[in-house]
Amino acid sequence: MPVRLAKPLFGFILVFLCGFVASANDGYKLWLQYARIERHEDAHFYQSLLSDISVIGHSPTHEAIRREFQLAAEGFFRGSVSPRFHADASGKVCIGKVEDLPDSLQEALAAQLPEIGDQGYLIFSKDTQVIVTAKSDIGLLYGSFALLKTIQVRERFDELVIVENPKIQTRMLNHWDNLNRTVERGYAGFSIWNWHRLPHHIDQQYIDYARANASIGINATSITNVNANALVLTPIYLEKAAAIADVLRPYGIKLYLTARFSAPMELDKLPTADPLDAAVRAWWAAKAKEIYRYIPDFGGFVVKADSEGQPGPHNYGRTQADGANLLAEALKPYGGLVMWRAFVYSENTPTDRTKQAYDEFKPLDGKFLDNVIVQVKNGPLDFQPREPFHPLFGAMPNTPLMMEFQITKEYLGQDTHWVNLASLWKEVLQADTYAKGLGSTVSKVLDGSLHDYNHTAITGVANIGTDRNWTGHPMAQADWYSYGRMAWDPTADTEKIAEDWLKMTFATDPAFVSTAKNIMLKSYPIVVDYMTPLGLHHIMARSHHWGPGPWVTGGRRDDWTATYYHRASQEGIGFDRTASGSNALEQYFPEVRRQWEDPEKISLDYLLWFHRIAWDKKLRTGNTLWEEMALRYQRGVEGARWMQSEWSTLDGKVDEERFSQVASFLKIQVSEAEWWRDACLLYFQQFAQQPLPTAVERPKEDLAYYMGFKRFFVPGI
Ligand code: BDP
Repeated sequence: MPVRLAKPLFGFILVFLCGFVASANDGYKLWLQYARIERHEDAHFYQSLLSDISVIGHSPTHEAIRREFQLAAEGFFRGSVSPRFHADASGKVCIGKVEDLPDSLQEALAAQLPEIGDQGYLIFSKDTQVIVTAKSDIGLLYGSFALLKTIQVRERFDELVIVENPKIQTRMLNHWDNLNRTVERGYAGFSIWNWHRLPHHIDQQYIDYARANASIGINATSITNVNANALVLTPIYLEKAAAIADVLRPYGIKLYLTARFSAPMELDKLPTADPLDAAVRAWWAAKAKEIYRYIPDFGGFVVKADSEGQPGPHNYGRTQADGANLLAEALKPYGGLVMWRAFVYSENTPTDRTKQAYDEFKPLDGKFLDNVIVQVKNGPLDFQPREPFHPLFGAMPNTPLMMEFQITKEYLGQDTHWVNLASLWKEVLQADTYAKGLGSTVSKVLDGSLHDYNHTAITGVANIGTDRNWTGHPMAQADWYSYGRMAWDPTADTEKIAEDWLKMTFATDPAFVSTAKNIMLKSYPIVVDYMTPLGLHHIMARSHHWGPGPWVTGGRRDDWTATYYHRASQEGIGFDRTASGSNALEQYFPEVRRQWEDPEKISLDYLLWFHRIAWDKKLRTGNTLWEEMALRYQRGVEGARWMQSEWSTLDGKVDEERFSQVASFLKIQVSEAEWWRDACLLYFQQFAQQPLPTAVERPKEDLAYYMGFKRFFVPGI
């Protein structure tokens, strides 16, 4: 007999302040704060619910579910409630796979059960019981986290019927972590993978990492840098990687490693790494067999080849498909995947860098084995503050493509600027490729529905490190969280995501949530304005990419300079990518081309990405190009100041520790926004040869100062 709850307890909208406002909070618990529920009659409802839980079945995942509810109850009620777990279906919360539910419940849920997919779940409140069910253990864990989220954000509990299935099968993180624990483009300390202490010491952080990821549906992780070290494929490291895989397994997360293409030569002195060489193929086959002995459910390889000095099939005159298929063939017997990156470009190729990936991969469509997914960055260049979507999306109907986003903010102020990346990702995911006419959005390419892909996947370059709060900036936790939510459902509402995250991470107080959410949602265009307005790109400082560097020129590679991209002269500024220039535009479908080829019609957000424009050209805003650029830089600075003043109104509404960290980072953000504006405008003014509009503040220093400004030991390289 299920224990009955008093009916009226269902159905409240619960809004109240949590008790942790004043206490210190270092942010370690991320969005799984399970903050105290108090001073409200509905606390009784939650108490009674969480004191009586059925978890039916036994597996490491079921154990993880029990532990999570235990933790949640401890947080919500500070020890006053300790859940009683049952093995039968009698608990007020009843968690069990469909096959483990009693017949009566299966019958009651008959209408919903067919909707549950392999990784999905159903949450259903029936009479006084809340049922979480799924077809798989992992679906059960996802459903459990979803139920806990419902409590954390105080959503309604009456007539709860939630059926959720992920739209993308593999939802992944890519760590750019080196074996020596430095993190390429990492700004939150060192790598969390402590190779030296592995395999024997399992840090609590690994478990909390798995919990956090599972709570947002991430089910894959590649733990080593794409600029790969072959050593990770040797037994010493495989044993360590296996220990990490063991921690992640109950949370449904598969482990991947990066494969260095020249590994057969580096590790076993083969004379070549040619993908068509029989000995090389045998080497990879044996290596795959060895890896699966350590990690029976190994996910597969992520590969960066023929790019930025990494070895690859080009070294042997072979194609990217030859390279990818070599590894795919080795992994195939075990069900492993190859995520082969399309970030392939060379300083020796004379064409516009943004065209090279398409030129290389498009002709290979359909030539990859069926366990290869081609991993494409969101834009054709490199994680710039704003880029048009990558032209490969929509262009490879016969090869599954996956998205690579960057969660770490290499080009977006690194760890001290507050930029809500969900806004950037939303723009890309909603972009229409027109591959099959109107509505052929990038998200439909990724979820496989446009081209009927056999695999679907998405990845994000992690922003996680050993900093106590994991991500450096407390607000950068939101990017990790949002990424997971958008990987699960690329059409998810970013405003709702922001709201959920704020409530789970900070406080449910509506005044706090609405102000903080407003800052989050406005932050992205503000940062674009003070860094790279009007489609400018790659004008950051050399190498570490922190701060402005529009003057960066010369050196080893032209395609790593700023002048290659902005081409400023007295005649104008911008990269002509129309038919009169590099014609990168030809890589897009005609409808997209039409939107962008006419400088009078193109969104001003992409103007200088595709067009070269004279300084005194009048834009549709009524300003000349020069005025518009200057005003946008100014607007960005004002936006950053606005973020700062809005945040200051929240003093006392969240814990002091995180409040002051955000406030002090906002000071950095405002001063760096001014730096960006002043440095870029002084530099471009040399070519524009016009005064600053009156609304734009005078620069604090002269151009020589900014150009001579050096910082040492910028993190992340
Ligand atoms: C660039 C980074 C570099 C990465 C490269 C990549 O500057 O550190 O190795 O992308 O994605 O953004 O391979």
